[in-house]
Amino acid sequence: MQLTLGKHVLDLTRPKIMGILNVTPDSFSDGGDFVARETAVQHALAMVADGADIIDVGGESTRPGANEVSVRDEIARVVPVIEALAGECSVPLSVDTSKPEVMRAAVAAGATLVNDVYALQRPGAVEAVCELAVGVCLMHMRGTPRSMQENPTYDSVPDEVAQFLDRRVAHCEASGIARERIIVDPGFGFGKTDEHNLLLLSRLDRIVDLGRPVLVGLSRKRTLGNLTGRAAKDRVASGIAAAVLAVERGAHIVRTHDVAATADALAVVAASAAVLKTHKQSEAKK
Ligand code: 9MG
Repeated sequence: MQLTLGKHVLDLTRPKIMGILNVTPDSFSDGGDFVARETAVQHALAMVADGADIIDVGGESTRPGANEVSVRDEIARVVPVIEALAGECSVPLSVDTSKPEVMRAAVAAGATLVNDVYALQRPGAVEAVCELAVGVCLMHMRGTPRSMQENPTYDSVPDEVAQFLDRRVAHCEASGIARERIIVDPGFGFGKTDEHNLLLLSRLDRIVDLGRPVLVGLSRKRTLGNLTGRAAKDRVASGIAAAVLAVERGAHIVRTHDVAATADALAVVAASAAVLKTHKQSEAKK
């Protein structure tokens, strides 16, 4: 499977790593705007050196309970960083936003992928992505970041998430977004209990069966903290376990804070898959 993002064509036969670059005030603060921007750019370049295939730049937190940020502030946070990275970076840049105005500004600055946790459901979002002719990641979320963890319930989480994503892909295609540009994401932690997240991970085949590239993001999430009793910064090992399980179950892109460790883990997965393929080919010839 291939994914075209502007001038970049990603071959998804080997899983890809999306490095997370948060440019919210609490992530790269202190020292004024320029220092914060430079720190963010250097962090992104370090992630690329560590093996990131995509950098996802976000200016509004989507954590449970997070407040909304104005269009102006979000643009002021993400655009200078995307502009700087577009000049220095060899990998595709993604913008994590649900606002059409931010999508347009970020793409003008050099982004070629829109990562939307609202799956383009906000007014004008589908039209913006259609006009901009960039890639899009459609994510499932139950509720909004403010309310999503207030007792989410499902009859069958894998079925309901798969049905939602299937409907959104169909709607986007019918609105003129090329199918080849669409990625789907079950949205771990977005309106889901720990049990929902674990069941979704076990039944990732339901999402893979939609026939689009699947992106997963479990890095440092609360479910991993609940399972291990560890603080966010100490969830690298559990995040790697989740990423490896996801890739083994068919995920194509892993969104992570911990790029170097994820790249090492996925190198082992890829080597194991390559050896198995060669072995099966030679067995078939016998
Ligand atoms: C912005 N963001 C936070 N978590 C995410 C996830 O799991 N997937 C995607 N696509 N975006 C996310």
